[in-house]
Amino acid sequence: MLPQALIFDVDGTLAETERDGHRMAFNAAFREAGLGWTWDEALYGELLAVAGGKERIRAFLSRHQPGFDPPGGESLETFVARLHRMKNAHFARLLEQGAVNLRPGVARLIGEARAAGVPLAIATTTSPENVERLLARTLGPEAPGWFACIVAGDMVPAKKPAPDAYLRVLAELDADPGRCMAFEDSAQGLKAARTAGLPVVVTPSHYTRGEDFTGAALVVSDLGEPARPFRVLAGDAGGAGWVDLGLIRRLLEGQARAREAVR
Ligand code: XBP
Ligand code: MG
Repeated sequence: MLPQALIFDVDGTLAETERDGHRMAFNAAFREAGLGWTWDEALYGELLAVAGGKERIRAFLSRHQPGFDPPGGESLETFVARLHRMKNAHFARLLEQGAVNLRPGVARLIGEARAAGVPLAIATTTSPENVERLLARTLGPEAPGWFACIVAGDMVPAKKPAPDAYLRVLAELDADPGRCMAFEDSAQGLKAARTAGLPVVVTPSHYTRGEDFTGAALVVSDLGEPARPFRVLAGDAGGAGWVDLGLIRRLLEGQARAREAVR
């Protein structure tokens, strides 16, 4: 039986966007705005616990710049929104420059799902513009249209680890969560998808390695390619070396059996 849908997180899962794009873009925006702030790798790793770029800037201000007042009497909300727009313009430029590439196996699995008629969807904390630009730049200009639904952070009341983005995708697709597979790179994303009732394949990314992925159906280094198999980090891949529709079907069947066993 084919899965009802494959639902992908974006940042860290489709590509190493945090490492190769967002952090640099935040720093470029701070320079452009004449602010003397730099988010180094360690600080960014800490700030990533706050989902959402605008929320992350606010968390940084309250934790690391407590006395900060926006310039020219601007409200904090307007200032943060303006800085975040600047950051996204830098992120778009980095994408155009080809600084961000898809992780192994992503394009292959998306292609296999399309060929088999399995619906694709996105549940992300970033903005629709960032998603569309990333998909278009890495998979081709038509790629955003391959996704039956793209639910982004500001479209739902609460960002991950809340399940809202996944619940909205499931409602839009009228899909049974137990028959879909979600793809995530972080413990926060895993929690969001599990709370929505979805089985999850986790491919840890640069900033999320070492997080606790208890509850994942499978944790692998990446989605793998025939010429470059994944490493299994937790769970049973049944000897497979890459995530394809056959492995997803076996994982979904295993999860369904596990649910039956506890009934
Ligand atoms: C991603 C995020 C986002 C990105 C930046 O989380 O938290 O905030 O870091 O994007 P996830 P924006 O992978 O769980 O969706 O600046 O557009 O928010
Ligand atoms: Mg992510």
